Amino acid sequence: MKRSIICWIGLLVLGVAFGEQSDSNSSTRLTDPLATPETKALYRNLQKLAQKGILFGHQDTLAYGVGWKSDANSFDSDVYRVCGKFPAVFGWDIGHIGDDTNIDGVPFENMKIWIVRGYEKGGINTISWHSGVPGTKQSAWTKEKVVGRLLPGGDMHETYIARLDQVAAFIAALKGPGGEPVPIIFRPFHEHNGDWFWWGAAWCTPDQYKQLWRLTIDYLRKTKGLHNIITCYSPDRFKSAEEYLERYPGDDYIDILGHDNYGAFRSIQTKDEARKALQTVVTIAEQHNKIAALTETGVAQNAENAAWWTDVLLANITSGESTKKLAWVLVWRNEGMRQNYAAFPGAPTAESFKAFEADPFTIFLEDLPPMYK
Ligand code: BMA
Repeated sequence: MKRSIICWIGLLVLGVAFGEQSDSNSSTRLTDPLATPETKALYRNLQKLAQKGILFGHQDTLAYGVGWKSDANSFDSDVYRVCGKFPAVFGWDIGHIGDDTNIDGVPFENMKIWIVRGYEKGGINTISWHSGVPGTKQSAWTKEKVVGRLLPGGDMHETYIARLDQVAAFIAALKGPGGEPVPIIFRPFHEHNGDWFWWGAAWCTPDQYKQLWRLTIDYLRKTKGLHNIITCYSPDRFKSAEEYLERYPGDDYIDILGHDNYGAFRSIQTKDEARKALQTVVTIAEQHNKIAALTETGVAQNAENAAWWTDVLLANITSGESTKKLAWVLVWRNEGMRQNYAAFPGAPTAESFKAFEADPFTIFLEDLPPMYK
């Protein structure tokens, strides 16, 4: 009896020691210590995969494409129509949260269904937020000093909190088949070093911007009890690491260091800028024990860009040991003939896109290992 008790205690001690050891071995930790098991697993697996290849992502891919629109029951994508595989990363946007449809006409109820289905199929969901000015009809592109007014003590603070309640309700509704919260990579207040959004550098101080982030994440996690959120920071084109980090909310708030860059990826002419930007983001991410990603890019799918997928995008991403460590690249939406960033059937870029998919370095939905275990 005694012996077996000693044995059990021994096993327990070993188990704790081993558990702690394996935990401290994982260099990258989520900023949310209460993150759900699936959220933790996703982060760990993203980190692992980042060493091996690049995940491909597309905004609104399941909702519509060039010349078609989905309903809640369909699972379709221009990416699938061209290459027979789905993106590994599904991008969504909750601009106009509180309305029936988002900023681009996607019904929020359908978006919920597609997010859960994407998760069930083993994919990854990332949510950006082209938020209008809270409590007004003014768009994300409002050039006014709003951020200071949303912070505690500001005249729009309560309005902002009410908006966050809507965001929280949306995220809380995302449940997997076992009732578990679906992990989300949340990427609000993006491209903030530009001046085109109200949260941009011209319209708030670095400190106000950081406070906005912290308020938002604390509210969702601590007040609303959401623990399925991985956070992603994503400046636009930048000139230096200092500029990239100027408004960084801090290692305890950000899990993924992203970067939005259309300009330097337009052609191979600007490869030096593109590669340096990617290198810088990966280097900073490594210094901070975080994951790096190219969170938005893309070109029009026209004849001028026919070989873009392999000769520009993949060439830049695989140009060096550090650029290869990006976790994913996401291209923006296929709104129609006016705006299209992923190949679609008949597009002049289709062959190049197929070659991009066939490259062993790229990872699509069907290539993913289990991400939530
Ligand atoms: C922009 C454009 C807009 C769209 C917005 C939010 O880049 O695609 O048409 O409304 O993103 O998705």
